[in-house]
Amino acid sequence: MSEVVSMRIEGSIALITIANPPVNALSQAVRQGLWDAVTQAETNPQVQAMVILGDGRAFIAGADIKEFGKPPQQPHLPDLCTRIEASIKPVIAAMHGVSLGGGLEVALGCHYRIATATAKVGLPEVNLGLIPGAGATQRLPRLVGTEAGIDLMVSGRPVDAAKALEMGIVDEIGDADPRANGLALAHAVLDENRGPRAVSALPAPAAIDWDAKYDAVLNKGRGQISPAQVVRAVQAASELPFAQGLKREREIFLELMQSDQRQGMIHAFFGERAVATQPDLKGIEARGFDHIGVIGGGTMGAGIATAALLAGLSVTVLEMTHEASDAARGRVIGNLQGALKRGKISQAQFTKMTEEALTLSTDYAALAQVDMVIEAVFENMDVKKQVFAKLGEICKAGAVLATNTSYLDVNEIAAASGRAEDVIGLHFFSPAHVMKLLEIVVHDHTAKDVIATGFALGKRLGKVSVRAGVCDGFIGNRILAAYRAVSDHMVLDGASPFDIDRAVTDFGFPMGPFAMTDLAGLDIAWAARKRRRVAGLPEGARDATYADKLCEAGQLGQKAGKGFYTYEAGKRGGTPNPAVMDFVSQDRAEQGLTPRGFTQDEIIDRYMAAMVNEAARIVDEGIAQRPVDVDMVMLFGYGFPRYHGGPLKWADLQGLDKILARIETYAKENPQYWEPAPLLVKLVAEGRRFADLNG
Ligand code: 3H9
Repeated sequence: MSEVVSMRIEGSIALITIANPPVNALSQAVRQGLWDAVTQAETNPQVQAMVILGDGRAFIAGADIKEFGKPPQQPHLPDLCTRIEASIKPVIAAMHGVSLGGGLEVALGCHYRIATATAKVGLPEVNLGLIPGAGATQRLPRLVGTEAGIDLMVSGRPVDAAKALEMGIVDEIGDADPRANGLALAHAVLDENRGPRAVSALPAPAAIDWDAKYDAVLNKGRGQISPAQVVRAVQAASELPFAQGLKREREIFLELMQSDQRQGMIHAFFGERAVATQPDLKGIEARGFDHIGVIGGGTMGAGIATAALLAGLSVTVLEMTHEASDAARGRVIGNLQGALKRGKISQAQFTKMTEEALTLSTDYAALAQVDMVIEAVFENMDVKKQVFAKLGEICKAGAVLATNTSYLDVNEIAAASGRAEDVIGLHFFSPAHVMKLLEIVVHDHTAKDVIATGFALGKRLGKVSVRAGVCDGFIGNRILAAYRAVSDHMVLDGASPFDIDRAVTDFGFPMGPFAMTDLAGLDIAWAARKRRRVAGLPEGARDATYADKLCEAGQLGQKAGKGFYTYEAGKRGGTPNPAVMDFVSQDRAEQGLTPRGFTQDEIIDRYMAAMVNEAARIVDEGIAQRPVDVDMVMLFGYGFPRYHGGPLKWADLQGLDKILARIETYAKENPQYWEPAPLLVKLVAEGRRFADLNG
């Protein structure tokens, strides 16, 4: 037998065990091993039934994603599932941990399925830009019905064992370990003479209005293709004989395998995990952090406190007055009530978090014994320096002192503490208990174990943590500033903010830059513009004043009911505010500009070129460690569509020469803004891609 699949015969039952750590992915060796084991068991006269099970923490987590993009090797997974199903002796899947994707498909190829109570099953292929490609689109709807089958595959979300039993995906929930569960079911099947039972032999799933379902799923996917293709594959299950349906599924699967969306999604899958890899922290232990102090209980501070409480930490929130402290408590409790309502925590956990783990104080002395402090006060250097000077005095030795600043110089803040090595930037995104991104900002003197502590905290809070260096805006906000600037340029030159928002949402973002500004409040960017003007704009920089005029008119965005869009109570989203184009026309006239038309493609070309150019500088300067780090920041903090993989993955897929050529063309109009990033020029000259720098 093979190294990754073993067979042991116990009485009349063959126990076939997969041992391919960490999650029993179906590599070529596993597929071959299973094929050989089933064949041997079938021909062995002693064996009357087989049980397939997984060693370690899962049954099978799916096809081996590392093999994707390489030429497929035999035996192919759909053939293996068909082979198992064709066995003349009953085959039982004994599932535990996760059975995902191809893992569930192997189980659906088996004749009977039993799961432990804690098992989870699902078909997450759409999250990789694919559809299930080893029979699930044909077998699952035969078991659970058309709509339920489509829903499971389109959502990509796993269900627990109880739900799987209710849906009919598994036959039984066993209360023992997978081996004992499998053996018990195998004996029952033999005793009752039930024999093999193929899912493919069940009647074809019922027809629905396929085109309507396809359109609905496509619309919901914001440009993502694979979920809609699930509908077409299930349509084949309904309309074609099983073998032909299987063939159709394979065709769609292989087509999607060739798509850029599949590449983008798989880049995101591995990228999400890769950003945690920090070679210089190998062997460095994080400092402990059971008790966290949060300074400032506004939206951000309350969000951070909520995230920490949800992760089981003790939290002390410091506010300046009793009223502010009460308001902060209200915000944290409100957030936790939301978690309770959605079933994320139990009533007992809620009570423990709010009554035991959370304390509020107006006295700095309350932070003397905490392990880590995260400051989330007003974004002003003088205020932050005062806070850190105070923390330097009162916090215990070894406490980590973190600032949540989103663009200020962390070196300067650190110096004010008198113990710079303990200081780090932890840049959360609002709402901090929901958004997945955490930028870990490392300054010149941050101690290594403090960086390791930042990553450990990120992991504990369930965040995607990305390391960043110190500069104005770090990774994300610096890129945001670049594409906000190019949006202003396009508006001055003739595009409307609404054209730009539409182009950007059609590209796949949940929101365009102007709708986003409405959400954040126009006053934030207004203050930044004023500061920049006082400091003096760089030579040749373009300035736009139309948004100032909106602010002067009190139209500050969603909170004012009006900004770029007009909002009506009770309605989602807004409609374009007619005043905007008047202000834009005034601004153009004052600058002597004659507007011209912009196509959606041109808008996206410029928007993305600005993003890629700035991102290339950020990598070149070492602010981001690798291109993939930039990609994950944009994916998890800024709504960049996952199926494009991130701006630099997208750039690789487009071809860097094409993007550089565009930038060079734009530079003829505005050489200051559009100066090509040296790294981009270098990569094009060397015929390389950003991916080559990911290591
Ligand atoms: C499919 O099945 C297609 C078929 O329909 C048709 C085929 C013809 N392959 O996430 P973790 C690695 S598509 C290879 O940190 P967790 C992962 O990279 C597949 N490697 O742990 C990591 O490696 P490293 C459908 C995989 O406990 C390590 O395992 N299946 C695979 O938080 C630990 O992972 C999926 O989409 C894989 N399939 O979560 C499932 N899965 O240590 C994708 C994991 O070197 N996987 N690795 O960084 C998951 O959702 C989670 O990894 C899982 C474990 C829930 C399994």
